[in-house]
This record gives sequence, C-alpha cells and structure tokens, in this order.
Amino acid sequence: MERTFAIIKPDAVAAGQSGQILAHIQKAGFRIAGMKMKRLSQLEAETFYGVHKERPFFGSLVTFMTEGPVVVLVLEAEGAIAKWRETMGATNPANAAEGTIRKMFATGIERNCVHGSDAPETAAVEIPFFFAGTELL
Ligand code: FUP
Repeated sequence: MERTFAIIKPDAVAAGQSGQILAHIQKAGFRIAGMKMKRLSQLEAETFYGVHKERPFFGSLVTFMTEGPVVVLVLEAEGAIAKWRETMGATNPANAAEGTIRKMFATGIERNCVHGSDAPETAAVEIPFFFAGTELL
C-alpha cells in the first residue's frame, strides 16, 4: 500500500465543500490514514511551496494558502500517488477531465481546491511535514 499527502485548500473549505471532497476520496477507494484541520502559517506555506519560490505566483499562492483553514490528509491505496493525481485532475481546472475534483470544485489555476504529492520523494517529505507518525492510523 502506498501513501500520499493531500490538502483540501482554503477555497474549498470556505465554500463548505470539504464533505463532498472527502466523500469523493472515499468513493474513489482511498483509505484515510490521517486527517486534521489547521490554518497554515506564513512560514509553513512558504516552506511547503519552497520549490516555487522563484515563480511569479509564489507570493499570491502563499497568501491564498494562508487565508483560511485547510484539511490535511494522508491517503492510502495501491498506487496512491498517481491515483490521487488522477482523481484531482489537472492543475488548471480548465484542463481538468470531467468527473475530477478540480473540474467539479476548482475556480482557477491558483484556487484549485486540492493538493496532491507529485512523486514518492515528494510524499516522503510532505507527509512528515504535517503529521507525526503517531497521527497516522
Ligand atoms: P500541482 O502539483 O498540480 O499542485 O501543481 P504545481 O506543483 O505545478 O503548482 C502548485 C500550485 O501552484 C498549484 F496548485 C497552484 C499554483 N500555481 C499557480 O498559482 N499558477 C501557476 O501558473 C502554476 C501553479
């Protein structure tokens, strides 16, 4: 079984879409191994998206990610990383396939409602960034 890291972003939490997104996650066959609600600090958001710090959208992305609470998740399934990327849909919802979470709930490339690790090495950093081992069940 593989694990991936996911976030329900502030846009979706504020819009009251967390429940629908969690239902979609479970219907897609993931087991939720960890889940909590939190508000990211500026430092957490800057560190989490550190790979993008030279990109023009970095400041705006950090502002967005800290504007309200998020739900952080660890999802478990066979091939969880690729499966969750597929379930989310393309980064830009304009390119997201029918039936994907971003197609259903995202309103733009920045306000794209969910995050998912893009590779095993990323998941291996992102999961412990938010969860202690004892919080994964
Ligand atoms: P993803 O892995 O699908 O979350 O996409 P990226 O790692 O490429 O980008 C991380 C986040 O940066 C996206 F979720 C949204 C934001 N972003 C922008 O706001 N504008 C862009 O042009 C690209 C990404």
